[in-house]
Amino acid sequence: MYTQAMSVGPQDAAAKVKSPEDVAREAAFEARIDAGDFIEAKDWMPEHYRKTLVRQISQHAHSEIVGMLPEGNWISRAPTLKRKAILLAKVQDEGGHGLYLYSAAETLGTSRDQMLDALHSGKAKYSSIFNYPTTSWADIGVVGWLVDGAAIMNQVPLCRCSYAPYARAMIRVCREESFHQRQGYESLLVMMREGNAAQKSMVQDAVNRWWWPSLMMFGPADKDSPNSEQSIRWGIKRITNDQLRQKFVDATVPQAELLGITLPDPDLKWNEARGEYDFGAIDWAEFWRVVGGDGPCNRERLAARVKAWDDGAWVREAALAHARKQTIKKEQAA
Ligand code: BYC
Repeated sequence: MYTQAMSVGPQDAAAKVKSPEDVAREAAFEARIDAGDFIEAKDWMPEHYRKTLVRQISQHAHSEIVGMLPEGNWISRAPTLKRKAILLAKVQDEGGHGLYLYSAAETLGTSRDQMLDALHSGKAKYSSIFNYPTTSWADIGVVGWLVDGAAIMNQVPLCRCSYAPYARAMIRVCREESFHQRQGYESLLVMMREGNAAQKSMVQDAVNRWWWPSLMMFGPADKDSPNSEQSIRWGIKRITNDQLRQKFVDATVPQAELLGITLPDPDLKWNEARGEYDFGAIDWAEFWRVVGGDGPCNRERLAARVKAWDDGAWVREAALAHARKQTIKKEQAA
């Protein structure tokens, strides 16, 4: 059936022309952003601002949930009870971060089911880093040190994101990420200071595999980042991908020296004139391959999430049935 609402053409073109009210609203919104105001869920916002936030926050939430998988893989094989308890707490925290972030994204009018559908159908992105395998116990320490370290570097500025519900979620997430980074680094220090030669070389091997993918977490170079300019202008992102990557390298090199490991980059050296480290070229072809779905573990990660969702169907149905029963009881009592 062809209805008025489905028609395309001049009507749609007309719909795209902004009304004087919209122009005024947009100007008022931009003025609030320029003044450093925070935007709340019920405030008016341009459609593109809303879409950008839903994209970024939902990708972030998916990353937290998929990020539980590579580490969850080692819970049953942690070397001591203490390490197992720490790892369990960390993986649970990641689950919690995912939930705060889905809630923040829902305030923008997109349902959790829509976001999860996008993840399960392979349409939504999540961080490239979680498509790499964790093949030894040292990987768990290195993920804490480098991956959570990169995450904090990226996420601390997000505590000042112009969209207040996201900023508020990030404050709590960052506190927990800081514990995650420290536990990873501490476990590596123990291996490097008290471990045998095989354990030390296990740490070096893990660093060799995770260093470059950790640098890729910050996203494409600024010149190739289609979203950065607008997101910076709107205060969604406060610092660019390249600036954050540089800050991460500068903070991490001294930590690597203290550990006594070598970072796998022959071009890494202190640049006196610029007051920061120079580092080698990132393999962007690898980055885009992994983002495009063809990394070492993309299929495995997605299959694990889809299976968990399908296996949990009965729990969701039971919870709904219980909620319905409670509502009926309340209605009958009223
Ligand atoms: N992986 O224009 P750009 C964690 C995509 S979780 C995959 O620069 P934007 C943790 C990007 O989405 C870590 N895709 O984009 C959890 C865009 O594609 P679309 C996750 C990437 O949004 C458990 C395209 O490339 N952190 O910390 O301005 C355990 C062009 O990029 C990646 C967050 O999500 C990537 N690495 O900037 C431990 C933080 N990079 O969407 C740790 C919040 C880029 O246009 N997100 N892409 O199709 C952000 O800060 C920004 O979204 C990004 C990208 C800096 C990641």
